[in-house]
Formats: sequence, structure tokens, C-alpha cells
Amino acid sequence: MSARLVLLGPPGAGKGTQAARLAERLGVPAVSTGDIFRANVAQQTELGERAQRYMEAGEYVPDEVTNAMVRDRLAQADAAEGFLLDGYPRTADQVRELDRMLADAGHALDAVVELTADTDEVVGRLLGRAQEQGRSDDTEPVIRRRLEVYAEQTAPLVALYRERGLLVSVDGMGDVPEVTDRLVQALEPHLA
Ligand code: B4P
Repeated sequence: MSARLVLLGPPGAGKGTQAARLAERLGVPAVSTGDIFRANVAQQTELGERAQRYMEAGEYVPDEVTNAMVRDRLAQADAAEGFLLDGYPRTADQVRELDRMLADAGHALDAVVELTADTDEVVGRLLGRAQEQGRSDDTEPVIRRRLEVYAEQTAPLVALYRERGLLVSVDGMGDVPEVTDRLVQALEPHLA
């Protein structure tokens, strides 16, 4: 299936979790900027070194670094027929860059999914993950900062994509398979 999708939502809403499941159902690659950054940090690449201090502080990695990385990723052959972007775009500058990438390729987005969840729930999920995986940005002060950065920089993109007629809002509360089913159902009318 050809699908070009964006998944937005606060940290802990289930983006990474659902992106993997949804991408498999749709037969497109999930492109997670967070995962790509973490892999680069683990491999101690130059990109990882640039990203690490921002991630550990709960701040966004600078747009020029993130945009260049996504441009390279979307140029790979497996993304030619579609992709599910998990965690990108997150800023107005990243929206403009994604618009340019799509225009250069003669494509358009099919939908932008906003995954919603209560603040108490997302904090609880991330603290739970901290115990299981020990991610360095899952401490309570950093989680609070990530939520603030989301509210300041990414939440406004929801209105922008709503104005463009692309927004699909999906409730991310409930168990994982239930949310996946909700996503698939909500996206059906938007996919050919
Ligand atoms: P991300 O990796 O995108 O991290 P995230 O927003 O916390 O979401 P994630 O996908 O990991 O968590 P999920 O909600 O699935 O970004 C990390 C950092 O990378 C950013 O802070 C930033 O520094 C940098 N970065 C990434 N993209 C960037 C960009 N575009 N520009 C600049 N910087 C960027 O899951 C959270 C937990 O909830 C998991 O433990 C999961 O198991 C659990 N969970 C999920 N669904 C659940 C459910 N339904 N019920 C119960 N638990 C659930």
C-alpha cells in the first residue's frame, strides 16, 4: 500500500509503540527520529554525539541536524512507496522542510495522526519504561521538560495540519492492540 503518514503526540502517547504496529499492517517503513538518534548515540557516531546532550536534557535536537537526517532516510529505496513518520515533524521549521521534501518528490501526505493521552497517563508510562529500559531521558524532571517542549513547539502543528484538512485525532488511552485497531479504523477513509 502507498501511504505517507505522520504520527504526532506527546511523549508517552504511544507513538513509537503504535508506529511499529501500524507500519507493519500498512506495509510501509516506520521512520522514528528518536530511534535513529538513539542508534547513533549507541554507535557513537558524529550524529549521535551532536544529538545526545539535547536528548538527555529533554530538548529537541536542532532542526538542521534532524532535517538532514530525515532527508537522507526518506531518500532510501524502502521509503519510495510510502512511510510512517514517527516523531517528525516536531517544529514549524521541520514542517517546512518536510513540505519541501514531499514537493521535490512530487508527493503529498495522506494524513497526520494525532495520538492523544492524559498527562498523568503519559508520565506513568514513561516512568514505567524507565524501570524496564533505563532510557536516560525517562527521569521525571526530563519527562516534564519534554512535555513542556511538546506543548510549546509541537502542539501548534496540530492546528496547522487541521487547517490543511489532514488531521486525524485518535485516542491513545487503553491497551496497545485496542489503540492499533482504533488507528487502523480512523485511517481507512484516508488511504486508497
Ligand atoms: P522519541 O523517541 O520520539 O520519544 P517519545 O516522544 O518519548 O515517544 P516514544 O515513541 O518513545 O514513546 P511511546 O509514546 O511510544 O524522542 C526522544 C527524543 O529524541 C526527543 O525528546 C528529542 O530529544 C529527540 N527527537 C526525536 N525526534 C525529534 C525531532 N523531530 N526533532 C528534534 N528532536 C527529536 O511509549 C512510551 C511508553 O509507553 C513505552 O514504555 C510504551 O511501552 C508505553 N506504552 C505505549 N502505549 C501504551 C499503552 N497503550 N498502554 C500502556 N503503555 C503504553
